[in-house]
Amino acid sequence: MSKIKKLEALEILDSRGNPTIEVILKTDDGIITKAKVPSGASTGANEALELRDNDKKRYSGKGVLKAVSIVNNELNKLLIGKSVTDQETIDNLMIKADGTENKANFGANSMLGVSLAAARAGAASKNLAIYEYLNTKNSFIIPCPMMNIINGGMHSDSPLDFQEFMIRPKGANSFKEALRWAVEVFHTLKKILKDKGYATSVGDEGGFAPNLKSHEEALELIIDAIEKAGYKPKEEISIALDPAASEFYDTSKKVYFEMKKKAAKKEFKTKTSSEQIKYLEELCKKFPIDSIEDGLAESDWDGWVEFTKQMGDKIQIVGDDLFVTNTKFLEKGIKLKAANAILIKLNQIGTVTETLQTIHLAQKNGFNTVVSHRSGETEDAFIADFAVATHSGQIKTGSLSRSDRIAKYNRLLEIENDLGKKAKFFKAPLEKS
Ligand code: 2PG
Ligand code: MG
Repeated sequence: MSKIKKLEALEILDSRGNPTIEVILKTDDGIITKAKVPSGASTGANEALELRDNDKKRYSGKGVLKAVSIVNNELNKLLIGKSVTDQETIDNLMIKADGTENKANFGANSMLGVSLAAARAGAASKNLAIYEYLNTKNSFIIPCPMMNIINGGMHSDSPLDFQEFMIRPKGANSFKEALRWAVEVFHTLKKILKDKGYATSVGDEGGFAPNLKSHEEALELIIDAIEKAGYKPKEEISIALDPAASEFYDTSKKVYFEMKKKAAKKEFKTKTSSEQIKYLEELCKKFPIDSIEDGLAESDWDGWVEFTKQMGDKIQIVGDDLFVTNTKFLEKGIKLKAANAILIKLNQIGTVTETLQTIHLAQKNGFNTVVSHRSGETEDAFIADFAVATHSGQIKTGSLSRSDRIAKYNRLLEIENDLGKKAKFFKAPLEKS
């Protein structure tokens, strides 16, 4: 039985050039594993705490030396001698020792680094890949990707309020084919933007960030790119949105701003919750959109319930900021029928064990699950294995450029290749019928 001999952490950088934490785990029988932790920009108010130094002299306060020290000292002492295959024990010991509801003492970043490195060590001790080790069934589903090819909101300087315009190559027969289709659309979109005189530089998740006039224009350009690349919008490639609406919602006035970045110092136009719902419905009528994540703000629960009542039988309605991968909020959402799917981000909750609990709760209640990256990523591709292991069926991990995003796609190609005929590409109809 492999046991933890040493935990060590260091401060490394994420894809935005901000510090994050890497954890190295060594066992008594010579296994060495590593894990790198991602970081969000449009974070939900109820996410577990990401511990930063707030020392303005280093990295504008974003350093993570406190988190590094917690791994090297408190967590190292706590976990020495524990069996690496005992994931629940390891995670629960950390949760108990931290003692807070939102990991405020140790930080979800230090705890997740340890949790991920432990899962990797557990898999290594059994000579398994993560997608096999954490898999509780005897089947392997390769997730259908959602690729964010136009970046707005908090992830780029584009004036668009909506954060993510994604394509879903759901008509493909394998992950390999889905990836190729999406890449062809991505390069076609680049040419279309260039021909129209728009910038083709990219945002935080590797999607284009042009100076577009409206969400509708972004959607029209994407449809044009799908068709010019030779695919059928809707049947072969559909569209998914993540407006990340908490970012343009005024919680006291209960209104949604329009073109928030562009309006800057001018008067904002606003929408009420029901106007926002109507707007989303109109977009779904005009364009082949079959999934909307955070179309409403995290505090607008009534809006979520109303939107799900009206659209939940037609499209996938995904809670990200609303649920923050936390069973407590997911339970509320299930009870209120506030969505029909959940975005899964390990660092929103902070351990592998709790993330698995959230996924199981969702799946047991007929909610779809979408395993997701963060906008600040590293080359760590854990989520690719994790999406397969948990039969999530869907993954969202950015655009078709930049190695921090491509690392996950490349890992899924490897997994599909390793599995051969045992690999099944997610085929269930993604839209609700
Ligand atoms: C989201 C994510 C990932 P961030 O809102 O879904 O795309 O963004 O990591 O900035 O929260
Ligand atoms: Mg989101």
